[in-house]
Amino acid sequence: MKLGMRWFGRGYDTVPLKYIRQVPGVKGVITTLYGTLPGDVWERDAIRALKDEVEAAGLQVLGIESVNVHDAIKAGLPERDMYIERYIETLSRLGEQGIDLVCYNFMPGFDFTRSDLHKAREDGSFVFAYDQALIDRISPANMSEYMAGISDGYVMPGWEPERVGALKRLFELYDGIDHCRLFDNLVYFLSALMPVCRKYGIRMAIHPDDPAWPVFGLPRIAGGKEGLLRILRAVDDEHSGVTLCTGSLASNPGNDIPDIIRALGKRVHFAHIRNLRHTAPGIFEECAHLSADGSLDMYEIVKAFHESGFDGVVRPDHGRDIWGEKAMPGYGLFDRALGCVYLNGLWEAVGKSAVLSKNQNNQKI
Ligand SMILES: [Mn+2]
Repeated sequence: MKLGMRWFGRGYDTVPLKYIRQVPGVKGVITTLYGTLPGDVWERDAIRALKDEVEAAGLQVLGIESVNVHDAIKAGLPERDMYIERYIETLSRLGEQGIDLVCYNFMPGFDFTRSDLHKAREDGSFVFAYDQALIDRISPANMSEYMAGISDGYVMPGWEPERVGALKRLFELYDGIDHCRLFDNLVYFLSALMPVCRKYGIRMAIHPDDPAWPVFGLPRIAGGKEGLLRILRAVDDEHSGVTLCTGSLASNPGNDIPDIIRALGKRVHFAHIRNLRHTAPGIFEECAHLSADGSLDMYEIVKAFHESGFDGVVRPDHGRDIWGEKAMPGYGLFDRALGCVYLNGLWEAVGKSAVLSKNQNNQKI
């Protein structure tokens, strides 16, 4: 695996690249041009400056998270072709710079949703939490104000004010769009992207829905094994793959994460590995990466990645807010660095155990 950390760019991220460089095993960052909006064509100079800055710090740009998809594409509006052309242009400019991994999501309107970004835990740390009953009491039109109110003045990825300022219009946009239409729109979009992806070797990696069920009545299509496999089969090209986000998928306790990893196999292009704690149906909170701290068996998850021959980019995901760090909720340095260290340990142990058992089997023969 190639271990990286998410970095939002100078002026947006509280964590300097030089600190990320010091986290054991970290080779690079997964980053974006945070100031761009869905539908923008990324400037060549800005991409080059971002890459130069990362490389000057001794790191690589391991991938982009995200090149956001304009809602006209998701909703299948007449102007989608223009926005797809722009997306293709951005991909070709990334490809020219040797950037070959792009994470995106196809959730209508809303990105990841939480009811609390600062839930106090018994150990004195703070975590993201989700309670469906609480979300049900919030009017969707007020959701952007709600997220802004709980994010300490930081702009959360996916919740940029320019992007969600027009939520009322957004609901009109998706009126009459069911999951079948949304799926068709995704296939139309991905099919159009494949030639440029083949040209530059760019792997597109769809991020699962988070939480892994419809929110505010909007359709969602990437919440579990069947949905993801259907997406991969519909555009059966190795350049179309998945971001295997353990935490997002596991928000639905019915999702068996190691089984999903094995089922998707080589089409997993990127991994977000973190744990979470189920509290009750529709209620969960995030936690430390450690298996014992949450509901997921992280050893089994890493083992499934290893056995599938996964050699792509991995990053830890949301961390707890610990040790008084002042940072964007979920994206401080401290707990994500602990997550990296833990993932390194699991990966080394799983790899060496596999060699050991292979040797033992050979001796028996
Ligand atoms: Mn994720």
